[in-house]
Amino acid sequence: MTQDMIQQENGIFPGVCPLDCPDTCGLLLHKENGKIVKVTGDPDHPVTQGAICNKVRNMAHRVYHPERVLYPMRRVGAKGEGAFERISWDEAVQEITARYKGLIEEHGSESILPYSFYGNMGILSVDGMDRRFFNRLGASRLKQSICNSAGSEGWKSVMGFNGGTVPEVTVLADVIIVWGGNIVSTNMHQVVLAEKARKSGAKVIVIDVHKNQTGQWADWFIPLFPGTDAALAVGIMHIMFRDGMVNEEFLQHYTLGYEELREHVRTYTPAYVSSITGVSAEDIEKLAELYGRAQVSYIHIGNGLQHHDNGGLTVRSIAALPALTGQWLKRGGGASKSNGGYNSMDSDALERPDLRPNPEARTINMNRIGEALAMTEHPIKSVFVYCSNPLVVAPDTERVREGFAREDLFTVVHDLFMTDTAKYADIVLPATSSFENTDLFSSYWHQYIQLQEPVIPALGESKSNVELFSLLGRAMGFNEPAFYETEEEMIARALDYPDNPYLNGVTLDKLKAHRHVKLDMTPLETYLDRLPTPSGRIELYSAQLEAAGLPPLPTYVPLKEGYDGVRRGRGHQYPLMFISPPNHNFLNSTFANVEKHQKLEKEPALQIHPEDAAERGLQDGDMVTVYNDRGTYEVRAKVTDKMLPGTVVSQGLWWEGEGRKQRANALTPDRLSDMGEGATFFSTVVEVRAKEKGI
Ligand SMILES: Nc1nc2c(c(=O)[nH]1)N[C@H]1C(S)=C(S)[C@@H](COP(=O)(O)OP(=O)(O)OC[C@H]3O[C@@H](n4cnc5c(=O)[nH]c(N)nc54)[C@H](O)[C@@H]3O)O[C@H]1N2
Ligand SMILES: Nc1nc2c(c(=O)[nH]1)N[C@H]1C(S)=C(S)[C@@H](COP(=O)(O)OP(=O)(O)OC[C@H]3O[C@@H](n4cnc5c(=O)[nH]c(N)nc54)[C@H](O)[C@@H]3O)O[C@H]1N2
Ligand code: SF4
Ligand SMILES: [Mo]
Repeated sequence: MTQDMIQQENGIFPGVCPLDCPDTCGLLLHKENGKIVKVTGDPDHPVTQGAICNKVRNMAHRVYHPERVLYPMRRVGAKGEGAFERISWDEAVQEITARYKGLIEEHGSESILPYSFYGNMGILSVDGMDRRFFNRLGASRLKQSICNSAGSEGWKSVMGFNGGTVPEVTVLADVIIVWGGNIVSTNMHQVVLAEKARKSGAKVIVIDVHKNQTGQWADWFIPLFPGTDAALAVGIMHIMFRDGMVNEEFLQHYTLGYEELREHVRTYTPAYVSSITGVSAEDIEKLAELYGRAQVSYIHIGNGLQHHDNGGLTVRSIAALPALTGQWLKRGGGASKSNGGYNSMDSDALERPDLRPNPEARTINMNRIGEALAMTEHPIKSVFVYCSNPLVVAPDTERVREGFAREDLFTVVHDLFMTDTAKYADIVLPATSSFENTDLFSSYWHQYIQLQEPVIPALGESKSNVELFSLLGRAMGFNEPAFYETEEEMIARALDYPDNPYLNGVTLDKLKAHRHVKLDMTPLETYLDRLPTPSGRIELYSAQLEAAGLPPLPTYVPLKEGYDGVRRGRGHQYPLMFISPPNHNFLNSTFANVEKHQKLEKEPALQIHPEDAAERGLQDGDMVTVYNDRGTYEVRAKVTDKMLPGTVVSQGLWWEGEGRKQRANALTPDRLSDMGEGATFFSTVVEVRAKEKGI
């Protein structure tokens, strides 16, 4: 089949969306004269059913974009300037391996750091041959906690593993709460399912800090102050216990600590919770009533609300809610944060930690890359960036930029484009798009595993991550068979994993024959009897958290930088909370360089409340400078009452503009969250002034 698809000039071929998006849509790639001319949804995909987003409908444009990097390059100008000369692959490999050997000799292998995330969700690309290479090299490890670690740990502290309500059954819910997620933009097929539920009478409630695209679609939108969701969740529990909405039998049988919880929530009265969250006591009562008395309720926990200092405890507090009414026993009831736990594969066979000569090697947190690059003791001397664009996506970008500007840092970037980060590289290597190679895909939302086989040949001299890291491994003299394995051999290993019963029966042959292969979901029937928490129960009380110095029960802990500062208020140096979530037409910073997508988003903008704008003499459409001690961000003001006064919002991760400081992360902190060492992008305060008046 593989060679077939590449060789056929015309036809429609199966594909998978490789982007870091929960939907992991099945695609159809339409070829004419050897090129992909159109991308549509695969109507046979059981969950995504032929619908795809506008971003990926335009994917062919990105694949054949004139600015795609097509051959290896060496920097000739200053770091950041973007001046490069073409070199051959031989020269590139020679230079990288010579530099690595020198660095290992002089500074040790941990002076080399890989920096990667999920720019391509292909398992072989980002959790496969790359890991083998850096493990065998003995490089520093990277803690990949930029996305969902706080929430993931928060969820696991209640339920034990990353698995919740599966998508298809959510059509049965009669109350759906979308909490801190912008699913119209970020999980469109959950919207389709919620619409179905709505047709049968379900109410959709959205809880967010601004009336985003999803808030506008909801039946009821509840705005609140950033970082206060845990107080709201515990406030709902207060009312549910007070008014006898809880299912005592379920609590007794399946949970740990419900009596302690009952006592603990007494102080979270509607008046108190209202004073924290900005939600009226009346609305808190109404919300608790709707949620607590629903027959079947489902909570979609988004990623946005956990990008805070208290992100772990926030998700923990919300994740505890469904247990109170025993929703876990109802079809369609419950909650989900990430469902990635259902499809875990044999990561040791893929990543080969056993190849590592230094099992005790240090770990660098990716959220603190700026600080890490400034370390003078055991300094990082080389960074290898792939599937990520840290100069745009990592917090506190100015420090990140300073790090990458270091003259003595040897930087390699493998990407499809000359990103802001690539401009700081010594060597830039061309990456294939996912339609040019074989890879394996799973979703962190639905339960179908998919295979991508190459549909077009690699463009220019580009290489996939698997090819690149096996090439570099062999050039380093690593002779282990691991560096010679084919993609298919790697896939077979990944899937051969009896430790995960859900993976039972998913094989390479089946994937080749059927395109989408469903996990074996029979273990879900006994899910509650086998929860992998320390007690085997839903842990409303967690002794493990207590031992770690965290509150053992669902609890609101104020942000370190944020709302409390705002409330103390006027006169505070930085009185506004700054929220910078993703936008509709980019995928993190991917597509931010593609004109079609830029045009749809127009330009970076700051949503500011009329009261806050008036106080600063700002009009709708003014260019403003948003600033704090970390940096500045220059955007156009959009005056709107979509959030409560005191919060400003800017959607989208833009690359640096011509003469315009337009990276939101110039303002965000690299502090780590309460759990999971996660990112705290949204726990930040700023001030805004008209640009002209600026210093
Ligand atoms: N179109 C598009 N789709 C995407 C992405 C993209 O960039 N663009 N990115 C992908 C990735 S990597 C991820 S992780 C997901 C993220 O997608 P989501 O899970 O939807 O999360 P975010 O969009 O980060 O944030 C969602 C909402 O959280 C809100 N928020 C911020 N702070 C708080 C708070 O304290 N409380 C509450 N209740 N809400 C708060 C934000 O205002 C935002 O509207 O989307 C994926 N899909
Ligand atoms: N302020 C703020 N910052 C945020 C967020 C936020 O909401 N607000 N969201 C955070 C979140 S949730 C996430 S997940 C991160 C995402 O951060 P990143 O994972 O860095 O995401 P992208 O910006 O999409 O960058 C991915 C890069 O991978 C490249 N790429 C794609 N396919 C391949 C491939 O096969 N091989 C190689 N070598 N490269 C490839 C793409 O061209 C692109 O440049 O950003 C975080 N940053
Ligand atoms: S970005 Fe998400 S919604 Fe769009 S095609 Fe990819 S998986 Fe589907
Ligand atoms: Mo993410």
